[in-house]
Amino acid sequence: MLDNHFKKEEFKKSVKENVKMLYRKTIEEANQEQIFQAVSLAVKDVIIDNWLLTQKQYEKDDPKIVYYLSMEFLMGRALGNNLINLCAYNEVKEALEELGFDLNVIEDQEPDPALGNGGLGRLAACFLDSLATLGYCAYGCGIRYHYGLFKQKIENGFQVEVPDNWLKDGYPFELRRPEYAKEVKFGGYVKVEYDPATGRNNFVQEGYQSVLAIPYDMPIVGYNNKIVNTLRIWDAQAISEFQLDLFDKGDYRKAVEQENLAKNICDVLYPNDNHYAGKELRLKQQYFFISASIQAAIEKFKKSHSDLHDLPKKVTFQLNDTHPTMTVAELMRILLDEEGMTWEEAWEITTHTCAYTNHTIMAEALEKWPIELFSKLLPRIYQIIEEINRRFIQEINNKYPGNQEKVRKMAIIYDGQVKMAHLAIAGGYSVNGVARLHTEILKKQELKDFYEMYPDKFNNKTNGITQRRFLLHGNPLLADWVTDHIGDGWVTDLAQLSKLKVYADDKKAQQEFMNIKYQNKVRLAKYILEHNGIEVDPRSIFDVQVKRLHEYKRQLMNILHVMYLYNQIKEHPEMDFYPRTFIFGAKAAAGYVRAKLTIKLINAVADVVNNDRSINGKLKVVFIENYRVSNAEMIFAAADVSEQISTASKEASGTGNMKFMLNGAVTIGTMDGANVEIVEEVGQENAFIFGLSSDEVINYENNGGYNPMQYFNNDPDIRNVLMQLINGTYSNGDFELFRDIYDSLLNTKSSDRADTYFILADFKAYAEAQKRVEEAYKDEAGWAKKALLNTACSGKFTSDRTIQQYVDEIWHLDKVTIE
Ligand code: GLS
Repeated sequence: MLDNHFKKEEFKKSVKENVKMLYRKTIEEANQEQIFQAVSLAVKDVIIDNWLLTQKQYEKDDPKIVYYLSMEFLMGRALGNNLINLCAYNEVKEALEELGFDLNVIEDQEPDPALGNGGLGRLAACFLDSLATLGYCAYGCGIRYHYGLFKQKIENGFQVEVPDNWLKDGYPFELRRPEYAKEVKFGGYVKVEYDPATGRNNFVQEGYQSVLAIPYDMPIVGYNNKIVNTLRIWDAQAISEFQLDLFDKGDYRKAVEQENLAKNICDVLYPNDNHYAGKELRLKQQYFFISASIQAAIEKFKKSHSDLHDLPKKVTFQLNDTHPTMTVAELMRILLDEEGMTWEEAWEITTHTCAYTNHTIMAEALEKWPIELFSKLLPRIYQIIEEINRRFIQEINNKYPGNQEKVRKMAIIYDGQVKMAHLAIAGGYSVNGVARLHTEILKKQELKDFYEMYPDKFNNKTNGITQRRFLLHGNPLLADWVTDHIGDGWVTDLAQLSKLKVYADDKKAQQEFMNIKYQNKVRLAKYILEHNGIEVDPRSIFDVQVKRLHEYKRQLMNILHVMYLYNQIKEHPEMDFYPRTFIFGAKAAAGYVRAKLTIKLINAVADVVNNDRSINGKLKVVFIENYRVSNAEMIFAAADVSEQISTASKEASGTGNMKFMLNGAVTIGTMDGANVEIVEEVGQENAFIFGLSSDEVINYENNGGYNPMQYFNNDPDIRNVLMQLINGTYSNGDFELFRDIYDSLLNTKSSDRADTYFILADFKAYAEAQKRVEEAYKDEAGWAKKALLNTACSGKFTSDRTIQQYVDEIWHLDKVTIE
């Protein structure tokens, strides 16, 4: 119905029918939320036809499948994106206008399914979009958290977390599939039974509690190709409720326990990014969705193949970080205990089916589970990991006879802990980093010993983003302009953006490009006025840092620099200064005290600066509440300057950097993560690079750190700014409010190293780079050229390219087209 041959009248009829069926209302009586539901159902109807077609084609072609296993899928809203990928956005917009509705307003009714924290979860979502668009058979496998990442409210400048009950009105783009439910077992003990018939021991888990995993499927619509893949997220249900007959009715206590287990598992997403919390419930979540996903995958494989030895030819399990590493052991368990294979057979299959992506070098993100916890919750899985470890240590000993140091550093179980990254590396055929620099650091530093042992497993896959969401949907003005100039091939082949380079010096093109930027800034200014009550001037430089709040990302350096600028303007009112709006957006993990205090500091500085009439609005600071995928799309479109200022070596890749670039923002940043490759594409002269290199940072770290005090003592500007943290300037005279931040930079009172993230070391270089930004912006034509070239050179950073590299070098999938 939608498709290219979209029939408007039919669609309108279907929306009216849905309103009637769902709400017993006429379209005039329905509210916007109800219209959203009705429209979504009409769209889902079309999608389901294609979903069925896709399934038929897959059955016919029997292509190799990738299962992208991830604790997080940060999908963002589906309605607009589905319409875009069905090529029906404009038609539906018109149809709704004729019914008296505004599609933008309807889209705003949709909750953001926030089943992820940040980059890692959003990357998974971009990958699903690209896989469907490129015609590869892929399943996303994850968890149906009842509460996604918390909603952020700012009260008195502080972050307050509010539960995100995204399912409360029902989510129209999901399909419950109870017929594919799987049982997942926890606890109990393992009974070993000798089987004289086979001469082998059988391992049987007994005395366990189980939970039923119920899949909910969400369609992943490919762009203009009729392909619809599946994101399968698992929900937990008590087994007693589901199948009374299977359950020992007499055991009341067990019934209640199983009931509780089921209730808790899918409650919430842990709100940590780049940080491991080590909670038992998290471990349960991991095994829950992995066991269900792997069972389902094996069952599916067996339906159309007779020999499980062929599994690696037909299936890859891609582990999105270490969170799904349980896959290695669960697959072994199924092959050994349920399929009766020998260890060697099972290991051969497993190690050719699993592949691991590392997303961070932050030490605090490394998952290490205490043995007691692990073995109690997953006794059979633990047994299998013990055996994997025993054999792995043998392998290390064979390769490095007598080298205990190697065993200590590489063992999977050591020091009372199960090290998930080691298991993922030993149990898979591929280990990849997510940007060139990151992969090199893995090879040379973090995973050096593993690289030495298995050099062929290591490879790089630089991240990417989908242009369908972050340009076509998020920035329609620029998308149209690009299409007017080079045609619409870029939608599925982003490299074509390079054709825009010929317009870099074209005055008319420059003006049009900057006029679009201006209109997007007006759109964002309106949002800021509505949400923050702050008036910002769209002619000022929009300087934006939006991402999770983390010390290594150095939002603190940004706001300290704002404080420094403010001091400058106050001291030299006559100084030439181009008006600037500093825009922040960031959620902090609920338990990350210093990150939350940084949010307070940003808001405190905003309060003082925005209300100081003496500076004539030259400086504005805005903290956008509840940064998420839906407002991100608007923010990227409106940015002039993209802040990518992590301590070099710490940001594995970054993907926001790519979204800004695509939308014509110019990067100010360190040589970290994918920034390195961004600069390589766009040229040094079209970015503002500063600060310590990753080698320098790593060097300091390996040699006991550095002394930030020298900067405090020798640089009055830095000293001034730091003193303002503890003299009440931004805290109504309260000397203590920001003392922790002050201490973190200077004081060795705490056990941490002072200024762990080299803020003072980089501060002056950053300020100097910001000065260059200002000078460059004053040159209108020069800036327009830079901005335009950023868009024109961003082709490499499409997730289509990333996925094609995964396919060519790791997954080896077959391309499918719908006949
Ligand atoms: C992350 C990294 O911190 C990002 O640099 C990276 O872009 C992203 C996707 O690869 O993964 N790792 C993580 O734990 N959270 C992330 O966003």
